[in-house]
Amino acid sequence: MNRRDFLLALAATALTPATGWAAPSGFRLKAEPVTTRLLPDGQGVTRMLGFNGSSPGPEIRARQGGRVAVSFENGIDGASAVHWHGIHIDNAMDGVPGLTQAAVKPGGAFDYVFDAPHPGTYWYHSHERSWEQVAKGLYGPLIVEERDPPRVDHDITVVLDDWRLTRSGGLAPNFGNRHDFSHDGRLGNFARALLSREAVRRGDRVRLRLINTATARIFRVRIGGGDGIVVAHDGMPLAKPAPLGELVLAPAQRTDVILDVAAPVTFAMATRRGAYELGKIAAQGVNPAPIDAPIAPLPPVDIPPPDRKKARRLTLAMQGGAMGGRHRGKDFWAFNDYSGMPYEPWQRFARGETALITMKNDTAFPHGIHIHGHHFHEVGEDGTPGHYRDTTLVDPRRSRDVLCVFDNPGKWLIHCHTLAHQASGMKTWVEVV
Ligand SMILES: [Cu+2]
Repeated sequence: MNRRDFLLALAATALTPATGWAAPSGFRLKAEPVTTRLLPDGQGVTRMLGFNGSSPGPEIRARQGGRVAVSFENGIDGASAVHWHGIHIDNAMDGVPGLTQAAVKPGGAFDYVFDAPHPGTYWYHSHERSWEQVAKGLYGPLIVEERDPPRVDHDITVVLDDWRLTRSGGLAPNFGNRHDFSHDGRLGNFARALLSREAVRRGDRVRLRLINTATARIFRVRIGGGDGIVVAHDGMPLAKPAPLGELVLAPAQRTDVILDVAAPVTFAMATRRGAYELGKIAAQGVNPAPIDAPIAPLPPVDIPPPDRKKARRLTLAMQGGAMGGRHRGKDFWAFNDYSGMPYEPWQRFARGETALITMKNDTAFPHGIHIHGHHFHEVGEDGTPGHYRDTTLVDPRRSRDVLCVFDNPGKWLIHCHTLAHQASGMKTWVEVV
């Protein structure tokens, strides 16, 4: 049985969430070995890493503008740290060892305290040996609730992930191999949507918060079971909600959907051999009093649009990898002919300065590029600012302009969220002073 057969063979079974969810903010978050039931009953358990006994770790919820206080404890074998992906965070709390803090040694602890200025769907994950620790399960959802949230019957988190498993359900041990690093990263052979709720009623209005926590897989997902619209990407509301078609989520990207349920809600992943069901929310019973107002966009964020005329023009060329990506860096991958973290930042910005960055993919692989501590506008073909994201997917041999207002002081990583690419060269940093 090859890898894809294995993935498809396991597709048909309906699965229950293996984890506990919904923890309050202001608590202890301990990274530790966990045992998870990813596979259907009787097909084995998976020993991996998690937080507070589960992977994904507990869902942390904060209110818009509220403070998150987490006492992190490292109960795993190696050093670790926690990054709060997408939050416009105080730099000292960004969780990047070597740049914003020292890695937390085994048995050590670190207190993360930060404000969450913008509501939306975020996540947290290890940023130390992340290609290995995130693949082993060190991540969880981070939800910042709107002051005035849209009216829905259920708010459901949908974690999309894949794992490379052995036949007995263990994590395949070949982490960090050269093939993964120089190609597509550690793609799994088993994928699922881990759902925070298993059943809803017909007639319910639900908010679905999709988070791609995979270290390598770009999920292409269709949601069935009702009429809905896309209301946010990477936590940030869309000015105009989009129709619900195929959703493409690069590693680390999020998409929020609001949907009126007419039937079981299904999450189908496109594969070369057809649709593969990642998960399903059952439809049990009927809501006697469905919300009849049309689905409304999320409240807009209070962020002024960037001025491209004042922007510093920059090019960030992605280079390397298998199949002809030549460059002068010393590892598999590079940005602008340099592999890994330069001693000096790639750029220094005065606080509030705008940059127009052409992200140019000169490789044979797609890359989802993440800028820490900020969101940026993807610039449309016509030059107008488009989606406001923290991670942008650039296809092979294509380029994308982004406009970023660097208004958050500190040292910020920029890297590919295919974490094997990050580990083998595709990263740099900027400083905002
Ligand atoms: Cu990449």
